[in-house]
Amino acid sequence: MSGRRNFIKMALMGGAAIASQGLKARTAKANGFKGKSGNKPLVISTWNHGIPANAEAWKILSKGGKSIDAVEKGVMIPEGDPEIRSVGYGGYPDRDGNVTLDASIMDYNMDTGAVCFLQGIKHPINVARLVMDKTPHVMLSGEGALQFALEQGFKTENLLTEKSRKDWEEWKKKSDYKPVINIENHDTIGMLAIDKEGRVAGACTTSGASWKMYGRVGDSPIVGAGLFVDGEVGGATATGLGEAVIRTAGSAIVVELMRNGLSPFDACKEATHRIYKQHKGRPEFDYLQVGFIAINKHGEYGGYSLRKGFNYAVYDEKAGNRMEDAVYYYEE
Ligand code: SD4
Repeated sequence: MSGRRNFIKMALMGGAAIASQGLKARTAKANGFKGKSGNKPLVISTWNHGIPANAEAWKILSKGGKSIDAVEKGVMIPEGDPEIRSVGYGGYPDRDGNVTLDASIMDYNMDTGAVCFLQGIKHPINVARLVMDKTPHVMLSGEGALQFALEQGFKTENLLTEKSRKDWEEWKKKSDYKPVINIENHDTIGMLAIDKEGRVAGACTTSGASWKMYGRVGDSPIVGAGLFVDGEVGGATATGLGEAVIRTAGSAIVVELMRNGLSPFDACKEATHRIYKQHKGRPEFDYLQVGFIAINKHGEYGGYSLRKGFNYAVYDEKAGNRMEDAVYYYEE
C-alpha cells in the first residue's frame, strides 16, 4: 500500500492520532480460517503453552468427547507446569509473595463457573468446573472458594516455587509495578474448543498480573471479560492487561460482534481497536497489551492483538497442532 493510501486508511481508522504519536498503524491482513465452514473438532489456545494444552484437549476431542471436558483437561497442563510462570503452580506471586489464582470455564449452554483470588490449589480450573456443576452460583472467591475446594477433596499445597520466590525477592528491591508486554507475566492460558457435535466451550486460567496488589482480580475469571461463550454464536477469550479487558467487557463484545455477522478474526480486531481508542492517553497505555482469540459455531477461528508478540496454538485434524502469530494493530 502506498504511503498516501496508508495514511488515508489510518485516518479512517482513527489512526491519525497514532501517527502523531509516532506509532505505525498496521494493515490488518486476516489470519485464522475464514472459509464458509471450518473444521470440527477444533481447539485453539493462547501463547506457546497452548501447544501441549491443545494436545491434551485433542485426546478428548478426537475421540468424540465434549468440548467442556477438553478445555478443562487442556488448561490443566500449563496450570501444573512450574516452568510456566503465569499460570497455576509456579506462577509469579503478588507484591506480598502470595500466589493467587483466577479461573473460569463456560459451556455452550450458558453453564459457567469461576473462582478468583484462590490460594493453595494447583488446579483452579477444576474448582471452577465444580462451581459450575455442583453449586447454584457462578463464582466463588478467596476463602470461600478455598473452603469449597477443600470440601470437594482438593488438597492445599505451596504454589510458590523457589524460582518464583527468588524473582519476587529481586522485584522487591525496586517494587516497580509495570507489567511488561508479552513476557511471562502476561500469558494466561485461554482455550476455546468446538467438538464433533458443534458444541463450543472455553476455559481461562491464570496467576494474574505478577506483583499485583493483594486481592487484585483480573479478567480471566470474569465471565464476559476474560472468557465468554454463547453456543448459538461461538466463544472468545482474552489475554493481556486484565483491567483493560474488564473495563471493555472484551470477550462478550467479541461474541456479540460475531453474532452481528463478523468473522472471529474481524470481531477480535474490532474489539481490540475499541480498547485502543478507550485507552490511548491513559497512564497504562505505554505497557498495554491485549490479545483475543475466538471461534464461531462453524469452527472458524481468528486472533488479534493490540501490539506485536501475541501468538496462539491451533489444533485441527487437517493441519495438526501449530502456532499462529496474531495480526496486531500497530508497532512503535
Ligand atoms: C490478568 N489477563 O490477570 C490476566 C493476565 C494475563 O495474559 O496475563 N494475561 O490480567
